[in-house]
Amino acid sequence: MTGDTIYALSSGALPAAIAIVRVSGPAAEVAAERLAGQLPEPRSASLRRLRAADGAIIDEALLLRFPAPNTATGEPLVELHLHGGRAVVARLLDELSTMPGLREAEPGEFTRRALINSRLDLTQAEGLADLLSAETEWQRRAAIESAGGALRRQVEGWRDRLIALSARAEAAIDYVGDEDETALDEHALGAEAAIVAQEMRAWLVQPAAELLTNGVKIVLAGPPNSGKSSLFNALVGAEKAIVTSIPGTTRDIIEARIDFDGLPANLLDTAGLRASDDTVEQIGVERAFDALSQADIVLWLGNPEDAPVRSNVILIHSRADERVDVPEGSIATSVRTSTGTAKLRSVLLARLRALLPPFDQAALNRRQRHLLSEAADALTGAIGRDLLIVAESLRQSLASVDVVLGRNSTEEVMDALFGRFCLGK
Ligand SMILES: Nc1nc2c(ncn2[C@@H]2O[C@H](COP(=O)(O)OP(=O)(O)OP(=O)(O)O)[C@@H](O)[C@H]2O)c(=O)[nH]1
Ligand SMILES: [Mg+2]
Repeated sequence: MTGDTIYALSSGALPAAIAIVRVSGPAAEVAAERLAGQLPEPRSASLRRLRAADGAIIDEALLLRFPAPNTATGEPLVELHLHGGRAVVARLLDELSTMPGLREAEPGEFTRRALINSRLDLTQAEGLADLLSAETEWQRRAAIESAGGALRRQVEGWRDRLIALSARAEAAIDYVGDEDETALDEHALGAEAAIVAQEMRAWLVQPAAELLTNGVKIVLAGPPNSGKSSLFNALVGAEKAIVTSIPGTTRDIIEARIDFDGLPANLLDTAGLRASDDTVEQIGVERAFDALSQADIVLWLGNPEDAPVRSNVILIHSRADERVDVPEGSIATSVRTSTGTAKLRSVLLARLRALLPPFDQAALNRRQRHLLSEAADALTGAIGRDLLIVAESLRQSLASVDVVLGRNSTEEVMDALFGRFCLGK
């Protein structure tokens, strides 16, 4: 257990109806006793008058205490449910700061302690961070899978098998038997390691978690005046981008997050593509090409024959109220008559569904993918090699898997993750 006892406001912005302050660490219960006198039974809420050291009343609050180790942090934990006024909370935090061994928590520090005390693993902590930042229904459902340990169970399953294989490899090395038997071991171990590697690779080719956290990138592109900004505004449902009849109106990339039936997307409006002598417009066109190269989906509003040659292009015949001949394979839209926007939405929805990781399956983020591909590579390298190499490959693979789970992870990884949390989590 860490020496310091930490405290922070764990509920949202003040003022609010109630504010929850959490205190975690060895001195949590002593601190609560100083404030409230005799403490209630564990896990049962009780109303208490909180007093400062000089006897002055701070507030009337609900007090809950959770004895270690079955708490959110794995340490003794106290929750104070106060009236959510700024001055009330400030006064209480001030009082806590004067108590010996207590200090204000850093962002994510409660969760960090949960990790140190094995209340959760790193994949769950990452899921928790995603859950707190989830804005759409799919993000929430995927995050709750990870936070609940779906990925942890999968990775721990691989870890257990690698440990068993490792043990067999070490035993076979120690036992200098006849050559045929050793060859048999090598073959069997290599084959089983290959199965684990294959399963890992099957996960590695699944859609990345970043698509969920950042949203699928949908880029509107085409020549000037084709109606990109108008369609952008129609899809966003707000007059966000400037629309005029002057070709070359849009210069900067304009970005909006949209929630398509719970599916997260980022819609980007771009400058019309054309050669121009205007320096500002040239920069805008460069940015448009940049955005195009990073798009998960392109909505192309130009002539079909000029469309970028990519599989992710949806052809749009815009301003359809003015232009009658709809090319085959294009979706006709008009913001004036609202034609085609419903159709476009349903086509986009289907594309998003196909691109995004299924919400009932935990998806891998960049960190996890990198480590698991290292783990799989190590195993693949073991196939058909002699026992010493097989044993070493298994060790390497295990080391990578351990880092996925947050066993032996570096301070750097931890800082990067817990920096994402808000204070009090
Ligand atoms: N009739 C009709 N006019 C449209 C439609 N969509 C856009 N317009 C008009 O077309 C002109 C250009 O529209 P924008 O949305 O600014 O076109 P853009 O592609 O963003 O143009 P740039 O930013 O210059 O590249 C404006 O005058 C719009 O009112 C449409 O569906 N029907
Ligand atoms: Mg525009």
